[in-house]
Amino acid sequence: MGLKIWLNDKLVDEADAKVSVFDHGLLYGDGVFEGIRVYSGKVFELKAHIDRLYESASAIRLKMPVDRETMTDYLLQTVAANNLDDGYVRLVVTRGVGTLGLNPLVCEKGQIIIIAATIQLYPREIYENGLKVISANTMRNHPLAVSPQIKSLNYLNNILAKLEALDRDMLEAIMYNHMGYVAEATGDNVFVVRAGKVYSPPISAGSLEGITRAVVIKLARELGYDVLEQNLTRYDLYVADEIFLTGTAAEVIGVVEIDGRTIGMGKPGPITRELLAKFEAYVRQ
Ligand code: PXG
Repeated sequence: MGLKIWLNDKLVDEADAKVSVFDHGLLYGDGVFEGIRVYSGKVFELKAHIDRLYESASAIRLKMPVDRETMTDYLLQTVAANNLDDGYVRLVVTRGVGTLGLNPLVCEKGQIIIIAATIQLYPREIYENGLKVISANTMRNHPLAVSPQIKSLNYLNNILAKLEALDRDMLEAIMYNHMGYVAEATGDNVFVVRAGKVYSPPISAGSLEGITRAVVIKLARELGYDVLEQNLTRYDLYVADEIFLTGTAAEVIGVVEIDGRTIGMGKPGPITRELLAKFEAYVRQ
């Protein structure tokens, strides 16, 4: 059976969920999106995702076709229509239909697309054995270019880094910024554990302000860990006791190798596993 897709102002059958080839989301990657989890029928951190969507839109001067309350209502209707208990929602707002040519001002109305489905980023055994990653040569977007804080439909910067990883039979790459500091992974935020303390690059290093990251920082502090947001170098990754990534799709996943160097004991470390367990319990509570 096909999905029910939210398109602009109503639910339509998957087969009828079609958009114009003149949509600037398609022509120029001009738009914003969110990826959101549903756990036990409840949308996880819904307000934070809606707020980030509207902030991304504001940063690219995309006028949202509806207000936050209405958008929230559309999303909940889509989740309900697809009987989603555990799943993944992709909420997309494009610049809308325009003419050929960059000018976004000719696009009359932003287009809303909401897909409620499922996602599996990494197989279960990677959570047990850990992820192997590389340092990408592709630098994270400069903050004066497309700000890494905007969750835009233009993911080429991250896709190029992801390809570097895939070329080496790995699933993730760490991206560095123009100063040489760790920014983030291609679709996840980065954490390092060293001597019992937990570190993550500040958002200003060129990362998306991850919603999972914020939850994990909160949970780590509740568990009594010092969490420090400070710039990290490749050296800090190489000598880390533990590295883990956080994201909507990945949740909390340990990294056990980077650039051919083994991290810690070559298995997801104790603090990574503790935080994953705490996170799993938190999303179900
Ligand atoms: N950095 C980037 C560049 C991301 O795209 C994160 C960090 C983690 O943020 P959250 O708020 O999710 O903790 C993301 C999120 C996908 C997919 O389909 C990607 C993300 C989320 C969900 C699905 O690849 N990226």
